[in-house]
Amino acid sequence: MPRIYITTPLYYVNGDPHLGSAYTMIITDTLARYYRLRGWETFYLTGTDEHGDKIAQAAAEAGMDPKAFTDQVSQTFRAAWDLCGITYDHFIRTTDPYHVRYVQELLTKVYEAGDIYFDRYGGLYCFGCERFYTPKELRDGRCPDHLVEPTLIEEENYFFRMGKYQERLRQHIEAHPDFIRPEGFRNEVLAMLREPIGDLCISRPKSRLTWGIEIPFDRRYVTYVWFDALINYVSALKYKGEEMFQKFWPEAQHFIGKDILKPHGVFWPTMLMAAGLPLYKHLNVHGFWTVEGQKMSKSLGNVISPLVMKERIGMDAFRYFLLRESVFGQDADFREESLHARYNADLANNLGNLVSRTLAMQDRYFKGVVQPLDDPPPAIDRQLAAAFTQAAAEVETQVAHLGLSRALEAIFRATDYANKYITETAPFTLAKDPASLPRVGAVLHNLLEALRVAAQLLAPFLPDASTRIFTALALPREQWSAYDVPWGKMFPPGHRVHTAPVLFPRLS
Ligand code: ME8
Repeated sequence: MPRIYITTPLYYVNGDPHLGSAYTMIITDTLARYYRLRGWETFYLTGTDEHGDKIAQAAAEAGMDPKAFTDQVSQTFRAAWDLCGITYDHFIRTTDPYHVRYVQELLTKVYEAGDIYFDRYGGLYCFGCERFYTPKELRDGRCPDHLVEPTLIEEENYFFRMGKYQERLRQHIEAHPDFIRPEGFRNEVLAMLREPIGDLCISRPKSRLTWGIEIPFDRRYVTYVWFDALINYVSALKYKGEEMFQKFWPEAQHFIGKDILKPHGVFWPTMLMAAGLPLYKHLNVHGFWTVEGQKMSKSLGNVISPLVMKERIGMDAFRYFLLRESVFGQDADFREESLHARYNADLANNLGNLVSRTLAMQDRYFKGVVQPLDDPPPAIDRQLAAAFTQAAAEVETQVAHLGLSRALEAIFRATDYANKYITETAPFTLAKDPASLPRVGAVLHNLLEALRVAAQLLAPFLPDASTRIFTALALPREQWSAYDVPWGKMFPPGHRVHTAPVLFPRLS
């Protein structure tokens, strides 16, 4: 049985879920649903990143003890993803005792193997990023992310011999062109590897920071938050058992935003090499969302909350917009105007209308009872079936390359074709003549098949709408993922469908 292990970044608990984290969740949830429905063995991991300066500071600002603070915010994340219908299999917190133990085990192993050493170091440190910068990485002497001048810090710390693995990593990326995808990000990592990457400072003295995982061989230090957090991808599987690790680790696909390319593209694979573990299969890097052309920020007051969107337009419509409006790997812009336009054109008019017109006619002319198809089917009926077969094939090819927007486009092209089929076959005109009723019945049967295939293809993308279509079609759950049932064979004679639900009420 094919397998896939899907991971998201572990979100920092110093904020709330927003459009950005929701986007990563919606992409990964869509893929997890897609592969599960196609019978793949799937493990889907998410969680929260809870150690380090930033979190300690946020807890202090909230006047709370860091543990109580992280308990609270981590729960906010988990509850939000549950309300959004995200079907993660496991939720990891970096404060979970099994994770802490595993990080310490791994540190000990790498230390004993000689790849961690103690040294005195002076460098430019950005507290926002929680890392040292080389002067070259700065922009006008400032951290390119936080736009503040880094602080000169001199102290003794532990270092990971990252540089030792630089060449091996470069060779791996050269030999596996889709290790990091899309290609632009692979090239970015290769560019990073053209300069010496140096070693990585992986400890923080407790005199400066206590909120972290203690270094097991020197209790005066805690672990650098990135060295701790990245290990979650393995510790979660190990927690589920060695068998789960053996099964799923070779199929690991990480999904991240482009902001954290370096830790995932450089730190993590070299850490895995030092730990003697195989590398992940793919690092899938998506672009960033802006809102009406601007960076999302609390101070601008333009932060989009997934739960507010759910309330306003429904989770499916929010999913649709994010997946349809962005190309994986490229940046995208969230605009009210495009949200409105896409919702009305694609969801309300195209899909919504197809469902309501078909089921309304089935009810009016046949009290919901499905009629026989024409035998042999006329060309126009065969073309409709072909449009959906083609959509199904396109979805498969596109999803394999993370072309989720294109996959949706293919499905909506088919439903649009079905609306045109209604116009061309004109069942409402035909129905005026009792002699034409058998043809009307056949046309509607074809349309019900169109709805069935559309619901099957849409299930991972728009799970609620898909469920509502299946329910209206009165199809039992075991048929929902019966993809290979041929056109015309889903509805047994005498099958009765229900009246139409309003899937997507038009936005005014
Ligand atoms: O970086 N557009 O956590 P984080 C698209 N804890 N995606 C966005 C986004 C935007 N505007 N803003 C955020 C961390 N994201 C670390 C990760 S992993 C072991 C540790 C998404 O809370 C995107 O997935 O800052 C990005 O990579 C992630 O949130 C960063 O989340």
